[in-house]
Amino acid sequence: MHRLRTCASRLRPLTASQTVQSRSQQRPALLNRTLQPIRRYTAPVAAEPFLNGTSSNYVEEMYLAWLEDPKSVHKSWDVFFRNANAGAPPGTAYQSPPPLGTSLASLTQAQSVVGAQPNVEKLVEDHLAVQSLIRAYQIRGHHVAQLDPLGIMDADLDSLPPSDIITSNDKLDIRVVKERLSILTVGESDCDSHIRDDVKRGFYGLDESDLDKVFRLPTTTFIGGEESALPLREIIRRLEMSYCQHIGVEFMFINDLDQCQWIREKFERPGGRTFSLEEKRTLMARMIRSTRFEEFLQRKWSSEKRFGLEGCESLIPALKTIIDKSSENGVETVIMGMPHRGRLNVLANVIRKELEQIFCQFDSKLEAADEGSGDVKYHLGMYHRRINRVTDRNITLSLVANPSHLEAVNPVVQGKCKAEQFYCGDTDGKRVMSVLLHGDAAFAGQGIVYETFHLSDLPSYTTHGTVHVVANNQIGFTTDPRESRSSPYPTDVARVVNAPIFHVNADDPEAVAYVCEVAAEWRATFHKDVVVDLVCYRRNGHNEMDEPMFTQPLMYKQIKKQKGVMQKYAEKLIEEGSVTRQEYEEEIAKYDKICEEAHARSKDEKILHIKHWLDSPWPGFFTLDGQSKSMSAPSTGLTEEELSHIGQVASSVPVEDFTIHGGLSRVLKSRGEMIRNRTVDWALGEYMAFGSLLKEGIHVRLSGQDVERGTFSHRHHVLHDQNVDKRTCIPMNHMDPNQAPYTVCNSSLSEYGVLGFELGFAMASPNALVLWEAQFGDFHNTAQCIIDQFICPGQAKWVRQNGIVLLLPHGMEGMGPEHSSARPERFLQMCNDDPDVYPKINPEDFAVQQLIDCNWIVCNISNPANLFHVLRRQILYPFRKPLIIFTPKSLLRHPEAKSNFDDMLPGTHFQRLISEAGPAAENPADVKRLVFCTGKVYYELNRERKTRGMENTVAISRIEQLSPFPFDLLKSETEKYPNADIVWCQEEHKNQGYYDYVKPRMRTTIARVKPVWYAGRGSAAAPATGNKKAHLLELSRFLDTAFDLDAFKEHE
Ligand SMILES: Cc1ncc(C[n+]2csc(CCOP(=O)(O)OP(=O)(O)O)c2C)c(N)n1
Ligand SMILES: [Mg+2]
Repeated sequence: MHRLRTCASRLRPLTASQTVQSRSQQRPALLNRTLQPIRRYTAPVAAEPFLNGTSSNYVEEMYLAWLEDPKSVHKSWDVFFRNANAGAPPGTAYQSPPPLGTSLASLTQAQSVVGAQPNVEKLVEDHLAVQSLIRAYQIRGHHVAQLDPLGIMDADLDSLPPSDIITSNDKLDIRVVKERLSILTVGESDCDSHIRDDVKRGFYGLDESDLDKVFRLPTTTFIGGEESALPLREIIRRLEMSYCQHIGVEFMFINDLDQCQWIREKFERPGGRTFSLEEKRTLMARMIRSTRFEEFLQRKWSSEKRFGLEGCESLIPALKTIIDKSSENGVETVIMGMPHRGRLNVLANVIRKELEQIFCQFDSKLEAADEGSGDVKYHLGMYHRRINRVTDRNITLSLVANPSHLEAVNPVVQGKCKAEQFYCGDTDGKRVMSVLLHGDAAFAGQGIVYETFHLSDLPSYTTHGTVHVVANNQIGFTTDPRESRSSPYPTDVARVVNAPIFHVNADDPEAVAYVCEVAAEWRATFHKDVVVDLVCYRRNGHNEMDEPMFTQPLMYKQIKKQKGVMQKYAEKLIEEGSVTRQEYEEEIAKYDKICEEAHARSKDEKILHIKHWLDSPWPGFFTLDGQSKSMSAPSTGLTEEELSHIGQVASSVPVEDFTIHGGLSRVLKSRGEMIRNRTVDWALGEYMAFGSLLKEGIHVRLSGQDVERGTFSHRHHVLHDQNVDKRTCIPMNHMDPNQAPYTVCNSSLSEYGVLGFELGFAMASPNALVLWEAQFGDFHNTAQCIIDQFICPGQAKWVRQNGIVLLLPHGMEGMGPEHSSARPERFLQMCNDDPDVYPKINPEDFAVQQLIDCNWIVCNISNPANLFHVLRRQILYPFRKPLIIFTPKSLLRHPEAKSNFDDMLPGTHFQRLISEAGPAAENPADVKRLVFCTGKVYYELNRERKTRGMENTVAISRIEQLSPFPFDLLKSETEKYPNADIVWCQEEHKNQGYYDYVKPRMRTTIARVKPVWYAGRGSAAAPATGNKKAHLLELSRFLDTAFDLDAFKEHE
């Protein structure tokens, strides 16, 4: 009642004649209809006997319809609304209506609606019941749609149809409907009371006699087409056609009326989508390609794994439809990511990779021509630009290389897509889009799917809608869906972002093509994610060598009987006369010939070129005028003026009338002072690097949790006006009119998703510095898969370079086991340099050659100037390598951890190793100990040495670039101090940190003539103690060891 009151009180009295319009004209207008507060309906409706809470929707419908055309509602409503609008007192607006008049003439069986003496209360209830029934189909129709081609599984894992839908598995048979309705007529004693109650509740009091009554349709359905009312029987039939055939539409959770209306319109329109002859033939030709490709591979390489598509051949026409439709809507580039299943088929028939290139991957005798280990054929990526034959427009398709780790490629695809949109100025995703393919088990099981969905609507991460396609073969390796997910559908994860989900029986190619068209249109219209769930089966085992009968005997008995979808569709087309058998056979022969010819050509291939499988070529980056670029190390220094200018930007607010926080004013003031003193702290060092690159036209993107301010409140790259909500300013974007844009973005609380995304972003172009910062370094391990599978071996596996930078706050500062260690040992353990071989050193280019050969660069940097250089170096070299930097926490504000402009001027460069520069270096022969360290512990060692007055006897050198290991610099440093013993000192525990990496390399460098002693914490399971006192005690103990010149005597 309350709802009714509120709803009614929102209605505004209009004269009915003001709003006369035909029903068909008003539909689009209604799409945008919302009740405006100014609409006021003045009658005190509570007093009307037939009004109650549940009828409010219906009354609202009636009122709106009356406003638009008073003749379209029953006379009784017309009288009621007129009286009410005229201000009739409570309880008097309603008058018993006259018998049905001409106003309902369009209702074919009008008399039966209410009879000669209609009971308005019953009338309202029946209409409400019908509305609820329509709504039930819209919400739950998909539960009874015939989705499984095998007819044995329930796609939603539930064999019971919803009780509020009149249907059965043999839907559309009106006798069944009748049967179900007739239950209602069963006497009280004939069935259990709970069943009877259920049924009554389910059908809202409708009974068989209502089937031929005509009901007005609410504006939330399109099943009427031009009709505004239909008999119940026809309503049910049309709902069945819309929601319970081969397409199951899940969308009613979407909390946007326009979007729901859009989908209803697409699926409820009477008659549905009819395919032209040409469209049917194209569909058939695509089914033939998809099917015969797998058959060809099977014939030629019957003992090879290929993760074939058999059972889900419709995937190919599905993808092609999405691409055609998107191309029609203006999309020029499609970035795709997919797992193993059907990958070769997608490469051949969607991306159109040359077949011979695919076939020669099966030839085990061919040698690889390129660097690296290469990868198996169902992991490699691909890039291809071609004409879309349907739209006659250019389209670039790229399939991103991916590891075995299912779904890991999702955020990478999104990042690459975002970058491509960014570089071509496609701010709303009209030209570049992403398509992600999934397996049913992986889509439901892998958390990265959820993390990626959560990026989909964030301003700095959105790709403006992704079309997801699930090859739902209702099995994951050997595991039945009932054991692999708890959600009804594998696609339920998509509901969190209000993405509509179109389930479709993959054995119905036209239904598949239709939902794919709608999905592409949805993306083009709303720029939001959408899911196509291709419910199919897997004809073979997980791969072609697997025996599925071990574990799924009944399913596979059925599969063996199952006719292939290509054959079924061809027979349908032949039967209906759309193609002749001869045409069908010719089409098959044509494609078989293409395969055979390509196979013959593939035999001419002598070597495998992994570079033919690049997903992101960087044209012009590696060569200059066709020649390889010079690999010499460029100077990374900057002029005094540049440094001052960037420093000024970093210490000021570049816009007028902008009030920043008082604390921040002090930060900017102190930055100004530093700049005047020609010094920089960590934040300014970073600022100088970013600012200078931006001025040189290099895009910089820094992403991660709370990076805008910086976890440690040191960065402040985004200023917030203290007086105006959401007014912000990024000074770095106010440096120069010709600068590249700076993107700094706080991310969602995801490491796996966001790091993957940034990796993808960095993949798109080499001319950008893309950085991901972890809140604390230890959190990187939730993104371990991206690190292990993409960043570390990416170039080796996929010949693809990537210059992403990981900033990982690290340091033992008494904060306990969490937040202390970025796990340097893990990164170092994965470096590809040999600990036991002293490399050949050409002083000219050793440093750069090492970088070219390494798989990634690992640094622990101890001063801002070196940070500045390493970030600039990252971009100025004509190649790209991932860079891992363990960044400081307390050093951010450490008075000694500052650098002078002099260390950043032209001619200066990144120091891989910072040699001892104090008194010890002046009289090296007197030095008794040479301590090597890295990172923050240097400052602790330095202070301790001073306290002990050992500046002449102990030299301390910092290794800033741990990997590739600076063999050459370490050698000269050790040779400089011939009388010194050598100690590696670290603040991390012995089994952690750098020790295991540096020790063998140091030993190799000194040809094992001396031991390399260890000063640091003992081995431990946790990265740090939680007890501050224990922490300090450990520190003083290892410092004791480092400076006790007799500490290792007894071990000698
Ligand atoms: C993250 C991850 N865990 C486990 C596996 C091993 N694995 C390979 S395929 C597969 C089943 C995948 O099932 P589904 O996603 O339904 O794809 P389908 O093979 O059925 O097409 C599993 C568990 C993997 N590749 N990746
Ligand atoms: Mg599966």
